[in-house]
Amino acid sequence: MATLQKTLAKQIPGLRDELKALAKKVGDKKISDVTVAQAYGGMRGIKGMICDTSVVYPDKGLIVRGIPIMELRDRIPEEIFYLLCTGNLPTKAETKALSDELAKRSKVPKYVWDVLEAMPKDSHPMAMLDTAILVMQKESEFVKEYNKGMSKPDYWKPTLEDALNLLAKLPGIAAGVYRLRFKKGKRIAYKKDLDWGANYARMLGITDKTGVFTKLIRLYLTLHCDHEGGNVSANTCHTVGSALSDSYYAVSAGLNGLAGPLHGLANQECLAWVLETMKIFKGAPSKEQIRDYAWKTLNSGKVIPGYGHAVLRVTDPRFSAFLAFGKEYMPESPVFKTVANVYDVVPEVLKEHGKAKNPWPNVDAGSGSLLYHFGLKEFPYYTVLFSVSRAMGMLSQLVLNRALGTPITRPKSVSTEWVKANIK
Ligand code: HAX
Repeated sequence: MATLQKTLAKQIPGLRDELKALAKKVGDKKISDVTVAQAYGGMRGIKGMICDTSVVYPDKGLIVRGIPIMELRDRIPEEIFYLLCTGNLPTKAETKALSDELAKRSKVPKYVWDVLEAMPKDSHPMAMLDTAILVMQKESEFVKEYNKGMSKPDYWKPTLEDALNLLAKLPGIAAGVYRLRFKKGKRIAYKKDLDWGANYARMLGITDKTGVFTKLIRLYLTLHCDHEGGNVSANTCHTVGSALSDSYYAVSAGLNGLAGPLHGLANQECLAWVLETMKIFKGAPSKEQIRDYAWKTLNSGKVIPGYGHAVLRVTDPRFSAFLAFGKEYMPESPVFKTVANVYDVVPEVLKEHGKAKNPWPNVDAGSGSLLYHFGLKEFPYYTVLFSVSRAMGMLSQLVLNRALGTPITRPKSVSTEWVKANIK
């Protein structure tokens, strides 16, 4: 892609020099100590990797290349991908060039549909999406160039090609998964004069006379784009990619992690939880009823989906952005109202419960209610929407890691016997 390729080609030598100088100057300084509890506890809080696309602060939430996510709410996904890759927002012309480039690469190979159509009819939409990505691995430009003997400083170039090819096809594949899995009829073709997000909204086939659904999908794609490097999907994608596995392998692997209920699948679980309360209480429950149901959930040993976070210690600004959207466009929707009432009640319940370090909602607590309002009610599909967006973060991280020659990931593990013998 001419513009993005050129911008990166200009930046990368400087980034390499900066990294080399930094490693020389402070390479032997410590950035983290590791306790036994952290080693047993999912490596929580250990600073052990670098990610420059975004940072998550416990008290502020997601900052993409220095810009708080709330300030990026009205940007379209192409602008976000450009920002993730280069650190700068694109001009109008650069944005248009990227939209056009994605449109040019958007055709999904027929064999992808053959494979998806052969899958069991009750496959999870995430299994379908990840299979579709994996089956396209044979298209990898990185593999072709690597097999020709490409030199290391050039690795990022075919990685960017793979990133653009994959990103371009994801809305079509994801919308196709929706229409196939939930029997919505024929697939809808990519329209070359629309942007990437608008295309996704259109290809899902949801009626959108007012354009608000398209606005929601663009917002959804922008808000979920990236969440620094240590979360399950980013970290998995990074680790797989660090073995020089190509972007199809790496992104598919990362998204398999996003498909877990403690990670991206929480948006499906969260709407299911909200709908369950509405079913039990026959309509939008009162705050007292929500409180009772939250306690029932906790007392049965389950988590309240959409609440808590490994890093955040405040309300996730991405949740606030969805809440504001709901208040503007669907304040009377019973499902949305229930989500807003859950927000008034659950943090207090979790504080009283005393286990979760963060009682506040994360990104997954509200997004489903907005999709539901527009008739996108098949909540097992919600993590696919999340995935299309998160692919931008994972792919930009892969491109940068290839550009900087990040080595293969290989932390050291120790055994419980080692801990017993060595830690007094
Ligand atoms: N409901 C009930 N209990 C919770 C809880 C919640 N929402 N959040 C945390 N806890 C519990 C944990 O299960 C843990 O209990 P145990 O000691 O019995 O194991 C305890 O509180 C301490 O956990 P923590 O340190 O606060 O949280 P972690 O960093 O271990 O985990 C999670 C973070 C997001 C996985 C966790 O908060 C959770 O399970 N939340 C619900 C699921 C969810 O919303 N996931 C999506 C997170 C955002 C995301 O990645 N989106 O993709």
